[in-house]
This record gives sequence, structure tokens and C-alpha cells, in this order.
Amino acid sequence: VNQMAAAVPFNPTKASEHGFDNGLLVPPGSTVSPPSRLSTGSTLSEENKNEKVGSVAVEGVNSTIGSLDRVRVDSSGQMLTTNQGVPIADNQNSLKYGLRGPALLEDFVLREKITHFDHERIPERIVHARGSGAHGYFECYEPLTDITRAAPFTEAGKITPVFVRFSTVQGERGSKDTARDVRGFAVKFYTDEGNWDLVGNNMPVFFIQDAMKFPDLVHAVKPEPHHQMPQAASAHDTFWDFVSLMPESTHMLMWLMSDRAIPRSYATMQGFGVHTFRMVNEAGESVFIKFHWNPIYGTHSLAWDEAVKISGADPDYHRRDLWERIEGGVFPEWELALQVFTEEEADAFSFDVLDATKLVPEELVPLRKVGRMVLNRNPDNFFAETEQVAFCAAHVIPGLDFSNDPLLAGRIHSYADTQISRLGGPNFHELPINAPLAPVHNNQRDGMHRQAIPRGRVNYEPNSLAGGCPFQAGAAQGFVSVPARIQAKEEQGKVRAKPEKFADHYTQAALFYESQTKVEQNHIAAAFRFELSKVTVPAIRERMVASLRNASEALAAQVAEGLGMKKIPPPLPRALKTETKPEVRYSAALSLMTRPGAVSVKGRKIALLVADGIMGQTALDLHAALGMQGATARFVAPRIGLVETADGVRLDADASMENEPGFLFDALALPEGPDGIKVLSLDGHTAEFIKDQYRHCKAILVPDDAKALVEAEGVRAVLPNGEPDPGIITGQDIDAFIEAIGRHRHPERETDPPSV
Ligand code: HDD
Repeated sequence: VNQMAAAVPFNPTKASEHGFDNGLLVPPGSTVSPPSRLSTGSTLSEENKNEKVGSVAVEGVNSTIGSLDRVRVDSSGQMLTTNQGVPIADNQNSLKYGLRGPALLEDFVLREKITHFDHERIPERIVHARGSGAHGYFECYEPLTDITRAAPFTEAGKITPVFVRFSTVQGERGSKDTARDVRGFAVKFYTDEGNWDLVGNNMPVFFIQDAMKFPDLVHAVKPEPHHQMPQAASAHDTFWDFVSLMPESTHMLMWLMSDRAIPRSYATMQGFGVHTFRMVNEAGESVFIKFHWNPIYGTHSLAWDEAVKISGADPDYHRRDLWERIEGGVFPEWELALQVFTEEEADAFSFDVLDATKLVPEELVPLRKVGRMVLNRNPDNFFAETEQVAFCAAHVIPGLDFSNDPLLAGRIHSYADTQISRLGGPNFHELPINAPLAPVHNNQRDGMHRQAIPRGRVNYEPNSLAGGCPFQAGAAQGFVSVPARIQAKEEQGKVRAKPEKFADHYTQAALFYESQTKVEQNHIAAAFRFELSKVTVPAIRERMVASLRNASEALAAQVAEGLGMKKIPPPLPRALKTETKPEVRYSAALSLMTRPGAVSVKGRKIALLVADGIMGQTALDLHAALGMQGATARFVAPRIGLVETADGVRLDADASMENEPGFLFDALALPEGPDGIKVLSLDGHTAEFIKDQYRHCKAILVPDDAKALVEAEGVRAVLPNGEPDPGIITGQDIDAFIEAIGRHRHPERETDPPSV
């Protein structure tokens, strides 16, 4: 017993309480070495907080590591214990009276284990239940002190740790990643002046203008209440019933029906703060701000048919992609850009900046790049970090403030409120992932699951017994609300109503649609067709088409045709009778294809089809060339394992066509070697591989030996107009193949319905 006590001395995270606060983390006289990660100084304290915040970024290292180390548990080399730290002798058998006798109530080991298990689940988020997170940092490019005193923007090169969670909205926690849906893009900045949460989406506008409608929207889009279908899909009656009656959603519907709603990767989608926010400088002067996150790897999406297939083969597609990019060192990265404008400028816009269904075109207010965010560390534990992280639109810091957007106002209330039921009480801010790196001092006390142990007898302010501490920070250091938000032109009193410009529901929907390329417009029409064809009530389909007519007659006609409507319904009456004169009628930034974006193969997955009898060396060379560019090439064969190549080169297939179907890859390379091609042609999966890659407009490398094989599946290197297909690379031109992959997709070959 004594030996055991020496081996399990105490909880090293509570060293000081046990009188061992000597920096050794072991009791005097003990021979036990502390786990290496629990190094001294890892705990956040007021003394060392500046080491965590504002230091230079080191790849793979995050400032949040230190503070989370307080609670990280590493069980290597440790004995199994109960939650009270009592060593468990037998973890296989419950305590029974006799070998075949009844189990005993006194078995506290069993009861504790089962009881804890019974309560493992917490309620999932009412929206954005399905998500994935990562740690990283934000680095400021230049001081923004002219417009804000916010801590992350005070000096060039300043680092602020972040935790980011991406999500879908509609589906449940275990639902698929590639649903057609909005993606959440929530960033928690652990600044030295407290936590700031920028809780955005991958689309810059929203469905509704007022928080009053949020529960209706969510009820309508979620699985229908009587039979709880469909999961992770908006293609059902109640959603389209609601939005067709809410013309303010038209602009957002354009985004939702566009390819933006099926991103290729979290790393290749934009993020937006959506609302108009404020920045405030030392002098108390404020400007309006829109936040944009632009991915350095370009903004790329899936094809719908591809997304549908992926959801079957790999429901964790985006989660896996994020995880693998970070593990592989191809760190997802975004630039933060601001649109900065004054209240006076905003007053003159043809739209209202307090209306979350409107964006500020980049052509009207250009972007100012202010920093970059890099995600460089995966969480250690999904539940403790990604599930328990609690974002809150109300979490702002000195130098930032809200606008009067009525949707934002509702959010300021909703997030903290929802965490109380989701995380079980008002102390969710103490969960390690939510705890600020900045010190917390106030007189809030008690409540469920309180962790902090406030010392002393003073829990009120003002006080003299504690010397007045904690004391008010005052306007110079503390958070101060901007006194003059937008003033009403004349005193209106309390109203339940909206400003006039909110009633223009179509001008920006038209702007978005008109700014898309023909290919993208076709995708939007096809998405409306798909979604509305799942709607069983014809009147809802007709009402939606009637509404679309106000945004685009061409789109409405195309959708009506796609739905087999013989007669197009008359347009829905408009709320606003006067016509809006928009400042911008075409915005290249709104199209995935025309917005400037990086052309890169970094982080992409490429399938190199192999089989017994192929030429191994060319396959290995290609594998190496792609790896050099930061892409992940995988040898995919009829079966995993050793491939017997014609040239005797050793080659291991790490994936099979069965376990990694073609649509999971960004590009396909066929091998050289007639014998190998023959083997591949006898496996039906090969045809599916080739067809999917072609249909989804991806790059395909076709060596001469494989020409007949791909042609048999209808793949042509020449387009119907006689031009060469830029995504079909014939021969063994690796450079051309890499360039073609970098272009992401080759829609020149696309037809509706697909030719292959
Ligand atoms: Fe929300 C979660 C983004 C409107 C109420 N929202 C949530 C998340 C994101 C957004 C990214 C997931 C955060 C995470 O990963 O944990 N929400 C938005 C955006 C909106 C928006 C960009 C419009 C511009 N939301 C909105 C309104 C309300 C809410 C109008 C309520 C009045 N949102 C919530 C919530 C959630 C949430 C119920 C569910 C889980 C949570 O907060 O933590 O409070």
C-alpha cells in the first residue's frame, strides 16, 4: 500500500494546495517524475500572461497550450483510478456475492463508472450542432490604432491566440459534413483584454432581418417535427414554405443555392462577420466595420453530385480535411480584411447597413487587409475543446462595439443564454477552452460547477474591506459603449417596425445572381430545381418561383422549366414600390470563378490509380512531384497492399478503390503500363473513378496507355467546340497536370444533364 501511495502521489495540477508549490511538481522525497508536458510555468497566471499573448508565432505552437496544460491529462504510465483518485484493482468484473450470485449495491467502482457514462452526453447546439475546431493564432499586419484600440490590432506582428469552430447549421451533431448549408465560421480571440468572439458564417448575409424571426427560421429548416426528416438538408416543404413567404430571404437563398453552400474544404471558404460592427479608437471616435476572412488557398467548392456521393463515403469529409491539413503541416490560413466606412457614408448607401440581408459591395467599400489567421494545432480532445467551446456574439472587447442591427441585438442575448442549458449553468466561461487568457476578477459567485475559489470575504463593490478591489477600470482601460449609435432622424418612440430600405428584398439578390458566371448561374438554377423538386406542395414551388421573378426573370424561367411548370406564375407583389438605384450592379468578388484567388495544389488529394502490371517508377515520380507541391497523392488500387509493378519497383497501395472512391479526390492520374491498365479495366470501380472525375470536372492525367480505357467511359480530351479540354492532360506532362489541379475544376466540359 505504501508503495502505491508513493507512485500516485497527488494531483500535480494542485501542487500548491498540497504544500508542494516549489516548482518541482512532485512531493519532497518522491522519486516519481512529473509528466513532461506539465512543465513549470505552463499554467496561466497574471505574472506570465504576457508570455502567452503578444509573443512571436512559432509554427505548431500556440499560446493557449500553456493555459490548457493545467487540465490536460496524460495517462501514460499511470494506474486506473476512480474519480476520487482511488486505484482500481479490477476493471473487468462487478462486485458479486459469490461467483454466480447477485451484484452488490456497495460496488461504488461500478456505480461511479456507469453513472458517469449515463451522463456523458450534453445537449447539442440548437443550430450549428455539427462542427470541427482547431487552435491557431491571429497576427496583425499593422497597427490599426487610427480606428481601434482593440488589443489584437495595436502593433504590427502582434500575435493573439485563437480557437476556431466551423460548422453546418441544420444537421445534428452526427450528420454529414457536405450538406447544402451555410457554414459557421466562429473565431474566439483570446486577447490580452479579454475574449472576443467573431461568430460569423461563410456567407456575408443572412435569411432574416430581425431576431424575432430566428426561431421560426430554425424550426422551418430543421427536420420536420412530426417525422424528424430530412436530416442535414433544406430540401423540404417547411423550409421552402417559410422562405417563400419571407421575401427578405431571397438574397441569402441565392448564396445558399450557389456552390458556396457546398465548400470543398473549411480551408477554402471565406468567412464573414455578417453584421455591421463598430471599431472605436482611443479618442472614442468610431467607424463602421464589416469583417471578411479570405482563405489563402482560394475559395473553392464541391459539385453537387460530388457532395451527395461524398456524404455517403465519408460523412466526416470536412472534419478529416481540416485535421489532415493541420497534421500534415499545410496549415489553413486566412487574411482578415475590413471594410471601413463612416456613419455618414452608410446613410448615403442605397441599402441599410443595419439590415443583415444586405452586403456592402467590395467595389463600393474596398477591403483593407489587416492581418492573417493560421490554424496550426488540432485539439487534444473533441469534447473538451470543440464541443464545449461556447461562442457568444456579445463577447467584444474595448475598441469594438455593435451596430443597431436588430438581428445582432437578438444574438447578443441568445448565445450566453443557450450555453446555460447546453453547458449546464452560468459558469461555462470557466471551462478551460472558454476561459480567457486575460485575468478575470469580479464579484460574481457560485452557481453550478463553479471552479474558481475566490478568496476573502468581500464579494461586493464598493467595498473598503478589500481596499476597493477589484476596482472599476475606468473609461481609459475599460469597455465603453459608443454613446451615439445611429440616431433616428426624428424621435419615433417605441415601434415594432422596420426602416424603409429594409423593404427592398431583391436588388442585392439580383446583384449576386448577375455577378456569377454562366456556369455558376446554372448551378444556382439546378440547386433551386433540386430543392424545390423535393417540395411536395405545388403552391409552395409556385410561390418561390413567383418570388424569384423579382430578382431575375431568367433564373425564375429556368427554375420553372426545371420543375416542369407549364405556366410561370405572376411575380410576387413587392413590398417596396419604388425602385432602388444600386451603386454596384456587378461585383466580381461575389463569384467563385472571377474573384481573385490563389491557384495552388497545397492540401489537395490526388488519386494515382495503380494495379499489378503498371510502370512503378512513373507513378513514384508523380507521387514525389505532387508531394513537393504540398499535395497529398495516394496510390489507389483494387486492393490495398503491395503492387507488383512491371518494372519491379516497390510500390504499396495505401487505399483501395472500394474504401476511397474517386469523388473523394481532387484529381486522378492513370498509370502507364498496358498490363496494369488491363487489370484496372476488369474492375468496375475503375469506370466509376473515371466517370466521377470527369463529371465533376476535375483534372485527369491520361498517359497514352490509358487513352482507350478513359475513352470507353466517354471521356474526351477535346470539347464539343473543338477546343482541347484544359483538364485532360494527355501523355505524362506532370507540370501541366499540377497546373490543371491548381485551377480546381474545369467546367468547360460540364453539361446538364451530364454527358458521362
Ligand atoms: Fe447563431 C450558434 C452564426 C444568427 C442564435 N451561430 C451559431 C454558430 C455560428 C452562428 C457560427 C456556432 C458557433 C459554434 O461553433 O459554437 N448566427 C450566426 C450568424 C448569424 C446568426 C452569422 C447571423 C448573422 N444566431 C443568429 C440569431 C440567433 C442565433 C439571430 C438568435 C437570436 N446561434 C444562436 C444560438 C447558437 C448559435 C442558439 C446555437 C449554439 C450556440 O449558439 O452556441 O445561440
